[in-house]
Amino acid sequence: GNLHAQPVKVGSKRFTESYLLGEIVSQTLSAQGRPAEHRQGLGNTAILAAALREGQIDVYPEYTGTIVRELLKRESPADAQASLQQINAWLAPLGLKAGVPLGFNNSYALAMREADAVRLGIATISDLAAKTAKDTPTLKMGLSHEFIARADGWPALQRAYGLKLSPGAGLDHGLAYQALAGGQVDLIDVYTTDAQLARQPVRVLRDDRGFFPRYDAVLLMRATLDDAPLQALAGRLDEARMIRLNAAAELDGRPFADVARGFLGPAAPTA
Ligand code: PBE
Repeated sequence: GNLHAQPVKVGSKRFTESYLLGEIVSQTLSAQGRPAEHRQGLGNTAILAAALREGQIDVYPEYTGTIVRELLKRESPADAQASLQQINAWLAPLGLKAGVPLGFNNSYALAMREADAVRLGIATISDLAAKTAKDTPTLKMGLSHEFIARADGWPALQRAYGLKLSPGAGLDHGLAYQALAGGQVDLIDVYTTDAQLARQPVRVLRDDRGFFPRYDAVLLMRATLDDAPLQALAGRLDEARMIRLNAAAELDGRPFADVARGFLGPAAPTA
């Protein structure tokens, strides 16, 4: 049995949803009699992927588009539609696998204050490219550090749409909405399951050229990890439900472990 097994080491990135999913994974393992520990908020995608490859963690919540573009560096548009089976064929030589699709997509998007979007007539990223080339209202960008640097982030987006804007210094995603509301910045990158999106009049610009891949939430793990105890999580979350969990943690200030326990229900352990 697993009595003497090492605890499974679960990682998470440094944003609300990742902390929550890391808790959900570690509590699920514990409830199935598989001891687990959650190493919370280790860093950005590159750090989590390295920790996984080196065995500092065994599993963490990740997104299909992030795996394809940022970890595997596959840039073709067709690869953005890759099935989990195809993704796993690419991951196998790295000793990794992806599984347990949770049931929701959490994409990057660009967003601005609704009032600015109305005034400038901007609904799509193409509109943004056209307006900022022609009328040149200086929109100040507040992009997150990771988005500025990522393969599926700013440089490629800028090229895809011919955007003339400069990315600025970069900020922590956790501070972006406050900076937007306060007028320190005019344009931010968002995650489409951010609870903050519903809290202030913000317009998410339509990705009319289909630049962003799908970012379906999955668990990325070492190929040797037995994921049977985690299969019960497959399909358990949709976008609306994930947004509500994010809101409970981020807007209501409830501890991640409590929100995860509430989601998993009475079968989950209380310790
Ligand atoms: N996401 C969307 C990114 C950040 C924004 C959740 C897919 C990621 O963590 O890879």
